[in-house]
Amino acid sequence: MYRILVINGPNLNMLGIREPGIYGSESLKDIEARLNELAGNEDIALSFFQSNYEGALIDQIHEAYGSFDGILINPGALTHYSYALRDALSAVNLPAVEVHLSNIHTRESFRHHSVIAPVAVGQIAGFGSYGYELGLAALKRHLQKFQ
Ligand code: CA2
Repeated sequence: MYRILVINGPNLNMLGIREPGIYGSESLKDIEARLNELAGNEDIALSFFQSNYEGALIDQIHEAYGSFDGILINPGALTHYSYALRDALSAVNLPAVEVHLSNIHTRESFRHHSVIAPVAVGQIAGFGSYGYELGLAALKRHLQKFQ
């Protein structure tokens, strides 16, 4: 049984409420419910955490050390500038997959760079909420192969 922590950063609690053209019409709860369904068939135990506060996200990553096998994370806009979040992921040294709903590489130039990517196993962007499913599958495969 793999224990995976799914983390969503700032503003992702607004999914399905505003800007459906960019981020889709599903709520974060919808996405989490679907991930839970998938995980049930895959022998994966999921926990979910969303915060609009950088420090709370960092605390949660620290707490994951020793209790989780991997992290699926959409860091929101922190992706582009939070060295503190990156250092937290690096510190716990848990395999992390970075997910973005939108294709950050085709949007404004400030979104093209991720400071998280160098400490992630890989990045999935542009597939909407399906990206979380892809990320979960990729993380499971990584854990099977390397842990
Ligand atoms: O594409 C993604 O998943 C992002 O991580 C979303 C972040 C953005 O800053 C990143 O560049 C790419 C923004 C999340 C904002 O979510 C909202 C959802 C609904 C309405 C407004 C914002």
